[in-house]
Formats: sequence, structure tokens, C-alpha cells
Amino acid sequence: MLNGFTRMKSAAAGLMSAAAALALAGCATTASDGTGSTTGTSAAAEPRSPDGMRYLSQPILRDIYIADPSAHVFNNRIYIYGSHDIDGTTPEDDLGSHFEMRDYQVISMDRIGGTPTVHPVALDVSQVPWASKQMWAPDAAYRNGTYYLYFPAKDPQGIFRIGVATSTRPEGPFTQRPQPIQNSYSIDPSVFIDDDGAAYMYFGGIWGGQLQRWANGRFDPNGSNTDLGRDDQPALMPRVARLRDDMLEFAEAPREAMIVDENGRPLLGGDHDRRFFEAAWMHKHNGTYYLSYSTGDTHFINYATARTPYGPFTFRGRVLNPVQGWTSHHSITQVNGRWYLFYHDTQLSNRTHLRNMKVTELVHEADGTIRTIDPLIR
Ligand code: FUB
Repeated sequence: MLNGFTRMKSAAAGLMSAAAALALAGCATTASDGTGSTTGTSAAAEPRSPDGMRYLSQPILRDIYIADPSAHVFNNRIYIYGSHDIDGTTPEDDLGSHFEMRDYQVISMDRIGGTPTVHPVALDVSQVPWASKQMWAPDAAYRNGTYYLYFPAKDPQGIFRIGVATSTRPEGPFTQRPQPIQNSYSIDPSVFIDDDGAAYMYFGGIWGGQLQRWANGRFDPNGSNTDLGRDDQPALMPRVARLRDDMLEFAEAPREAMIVDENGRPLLGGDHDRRFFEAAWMHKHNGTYYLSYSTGDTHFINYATARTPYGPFTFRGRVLNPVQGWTSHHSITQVNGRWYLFYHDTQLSNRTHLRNMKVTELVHEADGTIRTIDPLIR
């Protein structure tokens, strides 16, 4: 969510008009597999990144900016729950203050590559009594005739909490609850329902996501803006908590979802290429639990695997190399027997807070590893 250093784009590139980018991007053709992947389009017409790279996939949607796509299949239709990016007035900073999202709009498609439907506003910040601003990356789940929208937002004190809202329809509108989930904090909730019906929420994010300020169990308003500042100590880990059967509260205190190296040692705070930053997502493949997540300031989507939903998760490798834009956030979802990576970049705007969704196929190799995806091709 930050752009203070590393891959910040030039001001000139950042000011490229969205309209021009949209027109440019509209020239691409897509692959016949329907993933939106680019094919043998003539070189003159094919959109290129500011660095002259080709894009692996084209945006799913060009009407509004949606980021952090959490995809699910409900009633044989694909529903995507994401952040609705807007161009606000708050200056960019390293806490992501410029990510000023105020509502959620659900996107749906009948198939990968199908025409996306943009549904009306599903939930607005003004409808949530405890929330003041910054409706960041959401997720959704279904149980017993009810759809649940999980979302982070800042409370009036500026502390991120996680809320849940309900609907009888996957696209909403969702009815908010008066309070956030008890004992919830930080950002990026994602909900995984195991084969036995148990539901788990994974959440957390460092830097602007505030996870480091909860290191001692209570929010420290004077805590670090980044991480624990201890490179040779275990990194901050994502949190996991089983949800109650009614899906509205935690059934237990959140615990760390430990990510360890090949020797069983926790990844260290200084290991920026591998340690957790934000965007935790769980999927299960052939009985193995795959925890994938963003490394934030090094811009990778990594994954680690375990035999239980709580971990410990052993680091395995990269799902996605860096995209255009500072943030990287994804979901991994099975659609009609094939696995897909939903992700975002800034192809249409070249501005870090105006992101567009993409999708591409994801391959689990026979040995259980995930084939690394390059979103940009030289
Ligand atoms: O969209 C706002 C924040 O940026 C998300 O919560 C993070 O995961 C990052 O994508």
C-alpha cells in the first residue's frame, strides 16, 4: 500500500492520464483460453508497461478500478470481492493514506473471460457505524443461505478493525453489524472454509496495516510505522482464527500462522524477500494447506504449505513476480476444475492507488509446488 521507496514510478509516468491508458489498453487482443492473456497481437497495438514489457494478462474490467481481488464461485458464477479504488485528495505516504476507498462493488462473470457485471454499491462506509474511512481489501464467504462480506476499515480513532456484513445475495447489498468483530485488528481478512465445514479467517498486514502495533496484544498508538525493527528476530506473522458457526465472530483468540524456513525456523524480520507483509490467502490442494501472501516492499506473492490450517507453514517459493505498481494482492480459486490466480496491477492508470484486476491460470506441479507466474514479459 506504500510507495515511499524501491519501485516508485516517475512523476511523469504517474501523471499519464487514465483515459489515455484506457484507450491504449483497449487495443489488445486476448487469448482464446479466455484468461485475458495476451496473444500474438501486432507489436504496434499491444500495450506495454512503462518499462517496455508486455503484460501476461489484460484487465478484467475497465469501467472502475478494483484491486485486491478475492474470487469465489457461488451458484456456478464467479464473484469477485475487491477494493474499489478511488482518486482521493490525501497525499501519498508510507502508511497508504492515499488508499481512500469508501465502498464495495461486487463484480461477477459467468466464466473466466466472460463479460464482467459491475453490481451496485454493496456496502458504503457511511452505513457502517464503527467505520470512518479506508475500506481496504475484503473477502466473502457463504454458509446456510447467507453471504458474508468481511472487510477492514479504520475506526474513528484511526485503528483498523475487521467487520462483517450479511446478505441473501452474493452481490449484496450487505447489511452491516453495529460493531466490528470482537478482538479483530489490522487488515486484509480472507476466509477459508475447510472440507469439514470449519471456517478460518486469515488476516493482518504490517506498515500501514498496523500489525506491528499489536505485537504486545494491545494497540500501541506510538508503535512503529513499519515493522518490529529487529531484522534478526522472527518476522511478524499473519493471524488465523477459527470463526464461530454463525460466521459473525471469532470462536477463539487469533494466533500466529507461523511461516518457517526449510529447517523449521521462523522467517526473520530482515528477510524481506520471503517474510509476510499483507494479503494472506488460503487454498487447499490435494490435502495440503497453501498460505500465500504478499511481501509488500519486495513485491512478491509467496507461498508456504502445511498439513493443518493453523500451520506451521513451510516456505516453498513464489507464486507471482512483481507486477506494475507498488502493491500486489491476489486470490487463488478453482473454477470448473482449473486453478486461477486473480491479481491486480496498475496497467490502466500507472498510479499506485488506481488498480485493475487480472486473472491468469495457476499450475500446481505434480510435486505440489506452484509454477511461478511472470506478470510482465520481456
Ligand atoms: O488496497 C489497500 C491495501 O493495499 C490492501 O489492503 C493491501 O493488501 C494492499 O493491496
